[in-house]
Amino acid sequence: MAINYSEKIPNNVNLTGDRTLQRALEHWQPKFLEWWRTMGPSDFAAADIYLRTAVGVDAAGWASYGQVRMPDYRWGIFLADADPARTIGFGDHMGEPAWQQVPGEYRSPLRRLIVTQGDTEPASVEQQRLLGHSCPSLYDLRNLFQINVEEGRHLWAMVYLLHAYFGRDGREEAEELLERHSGDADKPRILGTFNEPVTDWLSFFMFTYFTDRDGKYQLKSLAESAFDPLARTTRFMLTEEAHHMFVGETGLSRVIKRALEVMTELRTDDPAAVRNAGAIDLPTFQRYLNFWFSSSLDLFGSEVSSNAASSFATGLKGRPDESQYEDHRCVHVAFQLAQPDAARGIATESIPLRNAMNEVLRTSYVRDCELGLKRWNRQLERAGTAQRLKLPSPRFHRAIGVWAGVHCDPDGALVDESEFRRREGEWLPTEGDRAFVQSLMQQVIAPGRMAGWIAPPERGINSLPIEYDYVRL
Ligand code: BYC
Repeated sequence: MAINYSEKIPNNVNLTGDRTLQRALEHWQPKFLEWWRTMGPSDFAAADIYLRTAVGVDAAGWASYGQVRMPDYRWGIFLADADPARTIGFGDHMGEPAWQQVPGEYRSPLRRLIVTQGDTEPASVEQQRLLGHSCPSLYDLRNLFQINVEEGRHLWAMVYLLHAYFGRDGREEAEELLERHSGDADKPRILGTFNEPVTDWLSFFMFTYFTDRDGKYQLKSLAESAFDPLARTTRFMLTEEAHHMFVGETGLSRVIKRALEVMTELRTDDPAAVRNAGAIDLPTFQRYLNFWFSSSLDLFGSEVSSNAASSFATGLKGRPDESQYEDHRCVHVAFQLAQPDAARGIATESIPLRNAMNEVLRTSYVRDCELGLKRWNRQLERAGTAQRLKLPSPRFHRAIGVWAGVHCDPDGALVDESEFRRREGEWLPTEGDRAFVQSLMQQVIAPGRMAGWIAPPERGINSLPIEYDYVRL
């Protein structure tokens, strides 16, 4: 269905047909714009940016490009087309028609899921607020802003659900989504990673590789939801999410490429020499990777979770690509979970599969993360260096779940706290690493030019050259 852009709030949900909802959303809209002005990208409101905007939710319509000023971006409500015959694909209600309204008994946990999802979207924009001032190129600056406006739209997607299906408490939750802020001591964002500062572009690329990929897995599991409006809106969000992960993967690959160029030029693997030449050495890269990967693993919640079990049983949240599994009910099925054990160090325990759904998602996420690592390691191999990058064990540096507070090295072996503290600087970014990375973050805005710590991308956006002035300041 085409998106109606003639309305104040562009949408494909026939908003004019529901005056009460339209008024409620029009009441929220100025608050959103005020939030964008004060908490969104700092200082670039007057720039013309080469952005894509969705004009339809089908393959042809979702990416229309043009020069846009961010405050004029048409944030709106776009749901993937409905399938009137859709039935619930898993859990206790499997085979029943998908819900078009919220069942009263599941109202509260469903609202909690939507609020948690919604909370991450503005959080990420807040985290990235100052990055424009240190962009490595106009190409990267444009990508940052593309991601920011789309995260803004993803917030709209969740706010629409809250307003349309949850009445007064939904409207209150929608207001609170603009009142919590990333890193705020009194009113922080709900999930840990979204309170971590993203003040340098290495962290930004790690975030878009690892944290946006959690977004992919969570959205894919919500796209299976029995609550059809949630399934349809997350399905459309996923089309936009792919570019965010592309920015992360190619950004990190360009950082590695530049490090390798310097290493070849200087004929050395020495991290200090790489740093002296103004590139990011691979051990520092690995420590940033360890940090963002472990933090993003926490976003899947605890390995053993009654919330996850009931979300699956009730049909609120499935597994990504649920249809690829044979058993969609998962009753009386056991899952073997390795966890810390006071007497034996690490012991494997059998738990009901439904309670292990967070771990099921996390495991497929880890496999997806590995793909980038394989590509980057091929890059290292081709360059003739013996250094390799590695995902740390999912036991390493966890703050949520059975491994929270347990000291493990990046290979997953238990270590005592004093050893962890002694070696922490080998495994996680140090103050010195952060100061060094920050020192490289100098704004480069001449079209086609790149900062010295990152290689140019292989191609520009939408077949335009890399030298195109993607942002007109
Ligand atoms: N930090 O049984 P538990 C994205 C809380 S990213 C802090 O372990 P459950 C994006 C949990 O909330 C995708 N708290 O876990 C990416 C619960 O608290 P309440 C976002 C945490 O409930 C980049 C308690 O611990 N979407 O889209 O099974 C840019 C016990 O929970 C954390 C979603 O997350 C944490 N890391 O699962 C922009 C999907 N982990 O409720 C956007 C919706 C857990 O008792 N959310 N807790 O107060 C969910 O599906 C679930 O809420 C979770 C947690 C998977 C997050």
